[in-house]
Amino acid sequence: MDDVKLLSCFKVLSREAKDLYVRRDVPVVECPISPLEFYRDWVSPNLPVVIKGAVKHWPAIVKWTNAYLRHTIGEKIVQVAATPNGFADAIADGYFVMPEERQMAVKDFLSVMEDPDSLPGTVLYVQSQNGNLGGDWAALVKDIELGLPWATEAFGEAPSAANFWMGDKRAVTSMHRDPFENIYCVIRGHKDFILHPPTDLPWLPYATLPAARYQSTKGSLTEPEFKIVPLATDCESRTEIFKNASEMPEKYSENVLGCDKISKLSVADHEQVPGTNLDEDSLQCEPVGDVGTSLVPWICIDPDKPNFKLYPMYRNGTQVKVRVHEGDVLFLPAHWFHHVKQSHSCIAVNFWYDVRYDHRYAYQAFITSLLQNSSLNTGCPPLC
Ligand SMILES: O=C(O)CCC(=O)C(=O)O
Repeated sequence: MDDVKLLSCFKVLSREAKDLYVRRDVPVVECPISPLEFYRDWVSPNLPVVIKGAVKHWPAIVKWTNAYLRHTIGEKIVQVAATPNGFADAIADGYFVMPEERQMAVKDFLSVMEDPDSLPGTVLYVQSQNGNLGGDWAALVKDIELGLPWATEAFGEAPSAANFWMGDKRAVTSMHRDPFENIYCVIRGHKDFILHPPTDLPWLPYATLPAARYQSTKGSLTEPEFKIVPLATDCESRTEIFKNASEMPEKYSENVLGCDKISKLSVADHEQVPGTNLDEDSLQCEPVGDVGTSLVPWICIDPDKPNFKLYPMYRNGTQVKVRVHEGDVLFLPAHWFHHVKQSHSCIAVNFWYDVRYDHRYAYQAFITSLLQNSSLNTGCPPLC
C-alpha cells in the first residue's frame, strides 16, 4: 500500500478511536473498585482511569512529611537525577540526554526541595525507575501497600517493580511509552499527565539521536555549568554503561537495548519487595542493531508547546489531560504515551505490572510495524 493510502487509513483509525472510545478526559471512578470492574471497564478496553481516594487510607498520606522523611531516612544516600533545566531523558542539542545521577543524603535532597535557590542552576528529581522503592527508599515501604489488591488480583500477579518519585516542580518527564501496566499513586501534591492513546503513534514524531548524559562541571557557585557528554558508542562500552539494574532505567530498555530486554527484566520472585530482585544476573544487556550505534529513538515533540509547523501531523492526535491528586490513583495502560509534570515536592509511588502479550499487544505491534515499513513515522522503535 502506498503511503498516501496508509495515511488515510491511520486517520480513519484515529477518528474511530476518538469517536468510539478515547475520551478527551480521563474518567474518575470512586473507590472501592472491584478487580472485576477494574479489569472489565479499564484493563480489557485499555483505557486510563483515575480511582479516587484509592490510596487515601495509606499511612504514607499523613506520615510522609519532610520532618518524617528526615527522621526515618534522612541519612540514607539515594540516587537523585540532576539537570540544568528539569528535562531529564529528553532531547537537547541533538542528543538524547539522560540526567547526571548524584548520590546524596535524603536530608540534603529535602533541604534543596525546601529552598531550590540553595542549589542554583540545578533541578533535582528522584526518578530512577529501577525499583528504587525496594532499594534506596525501602525504609518507607511499611507505610504503603505493595501493589493495590484489586489491581494485583485483576492482573493475576504482584507488581514487578515499585518506584518512588519526588522532585522539583520544574522537572518534566518527556513523552514516552512503557511496556508495563502502570498503577500510579500520588501521595503528596499533584501530577499532571498529558496522554496519547497508542493509536496516535503515527502522529508522534520520533528522532533517533545519540545518547548522552549531563555532567556538571565546576562553574561558579551561583551558576553551575552542565555539559552534555556523549555516551560511548562501541558495543562493549554500551553494555558496560547499563550493566546493572540501578543504572538502567527500564524505559530505555525499549529504546536502547531492544525488545528482548523486557522479558529478561521480568522478575522471578514476586515474594520480595518489588524491584529488589533486579540484579545483575537477571540483566543480560544484549545490544541490538549494529555495533557502534548507541542511538535512541525518542519522541521529539513537546506536547505543552507543540511545533505544528515542524510536526503538522501532530494535529491528528488526541491529547488527554489529567491531574492526579493526593490519595488518588491513575491507571495508565501499557503503551499509552505519557508526559508528566508535578507540583513542587510532589511525592508519588508507582507499580509496574507485567503486560500480557494478548490481542492489544498484537494490534499495537501491527500498527508499529506498518509505520516502520512506510515513510510516515519510520523513527518509531519496535513495540516491546
Ligand atoms: O512521574 C513521572 O515523572 C513519570 C512517570 C512515568 O513515566 C511512569 O510512571 O512511567
